Amino acid sequence: MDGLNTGYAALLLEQFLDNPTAVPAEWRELFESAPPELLRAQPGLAALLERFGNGHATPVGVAPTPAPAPRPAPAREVVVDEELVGGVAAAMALVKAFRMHGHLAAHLDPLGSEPPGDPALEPERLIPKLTPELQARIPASLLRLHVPGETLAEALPHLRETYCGTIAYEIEHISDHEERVWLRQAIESGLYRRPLDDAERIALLGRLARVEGMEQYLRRSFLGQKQFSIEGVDVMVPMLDEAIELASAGGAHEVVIGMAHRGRLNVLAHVVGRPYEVILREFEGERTIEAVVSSEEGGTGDVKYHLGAEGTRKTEAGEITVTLASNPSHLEAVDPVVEGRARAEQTDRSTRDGYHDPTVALPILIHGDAAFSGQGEVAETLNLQGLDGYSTGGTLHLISNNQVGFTTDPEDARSTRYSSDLAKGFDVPIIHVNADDPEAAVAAVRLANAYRWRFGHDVVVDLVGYRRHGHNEQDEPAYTQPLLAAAIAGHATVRELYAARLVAEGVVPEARADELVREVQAELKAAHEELKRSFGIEPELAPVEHRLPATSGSTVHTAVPAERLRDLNEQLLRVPDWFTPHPKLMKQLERRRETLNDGGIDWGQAEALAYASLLVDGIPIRITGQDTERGTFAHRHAVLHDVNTGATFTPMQHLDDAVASFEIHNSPLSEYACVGFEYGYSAAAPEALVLWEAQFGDFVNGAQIVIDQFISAGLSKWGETSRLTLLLPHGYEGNGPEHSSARLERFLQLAAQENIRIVNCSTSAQYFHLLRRQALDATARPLVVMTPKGLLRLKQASSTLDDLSAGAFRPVLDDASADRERATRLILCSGKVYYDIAGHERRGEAEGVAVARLEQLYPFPVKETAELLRGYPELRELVWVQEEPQNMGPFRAIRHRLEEAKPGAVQLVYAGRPWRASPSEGYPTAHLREQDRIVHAALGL
Ligand SMILES: Cc1ncc(C[n+]2csc(CCOP(=O)(O)OP(=O)(O)O)c2C)c(N)n1
Repeated sequence: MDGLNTGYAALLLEQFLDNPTAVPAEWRELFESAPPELLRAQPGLAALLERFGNGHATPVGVAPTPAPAPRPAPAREVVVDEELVGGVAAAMALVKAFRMHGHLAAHLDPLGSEPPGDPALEPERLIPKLTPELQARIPASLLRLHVPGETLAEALPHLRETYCGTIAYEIEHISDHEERVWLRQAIESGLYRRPLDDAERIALLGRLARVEGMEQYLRRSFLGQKQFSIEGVDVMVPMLDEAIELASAGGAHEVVIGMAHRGRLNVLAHVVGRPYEVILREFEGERTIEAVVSSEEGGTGDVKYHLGAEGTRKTEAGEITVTLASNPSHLEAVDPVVEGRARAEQTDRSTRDGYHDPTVALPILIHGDAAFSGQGEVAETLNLQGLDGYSTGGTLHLISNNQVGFTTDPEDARSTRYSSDLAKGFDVPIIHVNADDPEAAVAAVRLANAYRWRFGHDVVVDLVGYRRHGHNEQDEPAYTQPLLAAAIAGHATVRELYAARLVAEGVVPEARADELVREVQAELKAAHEELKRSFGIEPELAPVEHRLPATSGSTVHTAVPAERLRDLNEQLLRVPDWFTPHPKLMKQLERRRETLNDGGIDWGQAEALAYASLLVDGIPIRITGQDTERGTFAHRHAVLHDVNTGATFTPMQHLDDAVASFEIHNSPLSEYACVGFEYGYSAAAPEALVLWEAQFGDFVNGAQIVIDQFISAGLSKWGETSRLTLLLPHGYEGNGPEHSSARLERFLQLAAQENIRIVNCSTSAQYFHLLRRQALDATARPLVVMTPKGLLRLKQASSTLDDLSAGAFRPVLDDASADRERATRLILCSGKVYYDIAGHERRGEAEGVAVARLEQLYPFPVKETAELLRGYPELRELVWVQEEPQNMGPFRAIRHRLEEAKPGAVQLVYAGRPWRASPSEGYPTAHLREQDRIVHAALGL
């Protein structure tokens, strides 16, 4: 054993265990001849070498050593070349360094800034020094490399070119061994960097000419108008071309893209296929009133670089739909929306649980470098990728990295080296690529695509380019980034660089390369002139009526025959033989049998019956939220858990006659991304009832951007709406300022032109009819429901089977027990406070007082409220009562409606919390006192 280096043998053994063919044949023979248990431990290795090693053949690649002098048997000695053994260890470290840190020496910046490099990448600085001579003696096969070369010396240039060229990789942080090995092999084998043939290269040049030509034409023709030029990351368009082509080849029928302003017009034209004429018309629209394109819905429209579009593209594998999601200025807000859209496309809602096939659609998110690292939404969205209820089989993220955010340099914008670093925490591989190497950029997409198909995870391509002009066309970049601006001004465009390369390589004649640019300019000019000619002859557009169509809620039949409800109720209580539910819970649920006869159908049961009845009507349902399977207040229990095995069973997915899917998922602890996701899903699945439930309504403001920009304004801006239903627990029960209010006032402030529906209903039957109406109404609109907490099980708020099998949702509930002829004071309130008033111990003392409920707050039920008031001829006071402070809750939003509805002589009185900075008291006793004061004031006691 003395002369034999056990460390070297151990290294070979490790390789052998990983891949038997990776070690020289002699060693393989040796290892294969040993009992397996010996191979697994160091002492075993020593024993093995003891038994077989002495005198064993010298490993391949080790320089022959002089024959050892004869020694007395049995011990014989193998002399090992220490320098070589050390060299192999250093070489392994070097390979590891290239894989881990090669990106630090890569040439990623088109503007030529020097990469920082890393000492671990320099063979001469390793110990022992990997001199050229030593490199030549180290067999590449020992290093588990996939680049060409027999020795390290031969492999090293390839290694450098692979990891430190114009593409660089960060993959070693990935925790899954199989993924790492696959990626290393894919990267080093160069499989995805196969050289393009001449025709492909000319086509690529043609695309770049088109991208550049369009930007230049728009800038010249519409001086100073914002176009958020793509120039500097032009290659994004051919990259998207490639991604779409590959998605189609993989069987996808849709690609859903989300992106911000930068390069969007170019993507619209060249990737989605919006005709030049339409884009030019929008530019003209900014200065020519006749050209203004009015929204069909009568909305107020949006700037041209926010509009979504859908196109059909021809690919080798057939046609594919390309959708660019509409989005607001709020950077990254569209990310989860795109994910939701893609998920909806990937889901077969004719199956009971919504069969999910991620091959059907590919989501692509294009991010700015400043936004990717700055906006928390990115992290929330990345966190969705591996979750059952949210996965889309992997998203292709493309960072359009122009190395500046508006006027802010990266040093001021992030604490990490790369914009993409956040993604590392999500086990996502990152491919950096220099935007001036179009072939490398396309290869990056190929690798990203292959990885997605193989592993179904997200992947990031960080496209490092620059921004040729200011943030927009009105900005002067030299005021804030003078050096950068000067460097860019002297830098040829990617089209020029690529054309020069192809001309130099004889792929395309110079004249043809120039012609490509002229062709696109001519095409744009012709489209523009044609458009201008049309202005004179087009009839003038009628003035736009800025009113969206009314909701049609009243026409929907929401009652369900009693027998059917009984049947569904029974089916919801069924569990299979193999399943043992929690006995206490089952007992509780089984009470749902008695309520059908005796009354007491609570919120949970009414909701379950609404869903079940919709499923058999063919309406798919998706409901998500934090702890939604059980329900925050333990009122739902839609998913049961086997007490012995932990297995789950969802009765709603096992209804006999259901012809649509029921998807239910506990969500991650996010509001912004989760509401965005459901908005996207619901917009792409208009036939489905999609619900998102807040843990407490108070937390919904974490998703305020989605509410303001998509849910409320989407219809007016983009003609986009949905049936998305927000269930927001709301009500003052003494649980403090963050467990009381779903900020009803915010929704009321956002409500106009019948864009959304807002309801605060007070009985389980009302909730039942409301849910059914929301699903069945021909006019889709988002619905915001203030849902109860205490009322979930309150006897007075429960309903009977008759309530569900007859009637409909009523926007106003009158006081059934009122003495109409004598009532002089009408209390009008909404939601839970009704029970505080109606059930108050001194209610009986308040003579001549009636208590009615406003169940739908928006659209305001004008007719029904007028009817209500007409029913009280002696009225002197109309008291609006709310639990919320006066600056919150409904009062400020509906006051004018109440003023309009009441006769002039009737006085409008407010009873509620006074103006407050915080929604509620922090102490239960303070709450009780205030609640009591409000009720007394309301009753006039
Ligand atoms: C949430 C949000 N905050 C601020 C802005 C204002 N804004 C518009 S573009 C921009 C810079 C974006 O930089 P980057 O993400 O690198 O994209 P680029 O414009 O450079 O392509 C900012 C701050 C915004 N649109 N959205």
